[in-house]
Amino acid sequence: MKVLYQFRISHYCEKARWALDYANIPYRTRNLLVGPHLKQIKKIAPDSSVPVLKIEDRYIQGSDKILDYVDTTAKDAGLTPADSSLAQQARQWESFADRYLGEPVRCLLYHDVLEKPHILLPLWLDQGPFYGRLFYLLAYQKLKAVIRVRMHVNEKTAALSMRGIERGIKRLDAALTESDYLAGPSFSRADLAVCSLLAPLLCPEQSGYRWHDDMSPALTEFRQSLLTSATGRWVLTTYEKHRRC
Ligand SMILES: N[C@@H](CCC(=O)N[C@@H](CS)C(=O)NCC(=O)O)C(=O)O
Repeated sequence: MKVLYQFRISHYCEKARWALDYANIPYRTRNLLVGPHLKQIKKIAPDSSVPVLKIEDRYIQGSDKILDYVDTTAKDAGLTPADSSLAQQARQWESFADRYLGEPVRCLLYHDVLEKPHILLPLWLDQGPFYGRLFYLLAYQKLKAVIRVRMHVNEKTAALSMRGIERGIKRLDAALTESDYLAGPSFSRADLAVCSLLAPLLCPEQSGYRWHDDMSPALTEFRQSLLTSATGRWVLTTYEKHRRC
């Protein structure tokens, strides 16, 4: 059985889960703790990030590579359009989402939620190893400081992230006036990437993200403005139509 090494909370992992579920590829998940994952992942892959998919004795690291694997294994799923120029367009949207949506969304939410361990810890601990609670009791304060430095999470980067996401949404709003899909006439990895990487902010029901009641007032207001945009509404509809469990 394939194994997806992941953080349940990670939107890059949600992107990989969605692709595997969409293509009906069976897998089980191995939920890691943020912090101790460093050693575990470095043993099996070049970088420390998740998602990593284990297939027999090989490991694929990175949501984009996992989508490539899904493509080769389940061609019928059609995650990458068959037409080469549409395929290129889909990959361009995916790279855009990975970089210009995924990273700022994470920065913005971490900036808020790192100061709210009563919200963050249950999410980090959900279905993880038994020693997680004790680990965070001892290590949370230090880990929080490390995350802020390593991932450049601070007041200034959070504000920049908000502006970056707004720019991304404007670009998407314009693209979505012509079609319900970003690359050609049907659902593709472009739509999957954009929707999953925006999911922690917009919290579509099928994504499992549900912390909007506890967001700061500024973030709640930002979320509301995104939800009323064409892209915000499209993310919710696309999740409803295409997120198979
Ligand atoms: N480009 C990567 C990004 C993955 C990523 O940034 N994962 C984060 C979780 S959201 C992570 O594992 N961070 C911990 C680390 O890098 O050690 C992908 O698409 O998989």
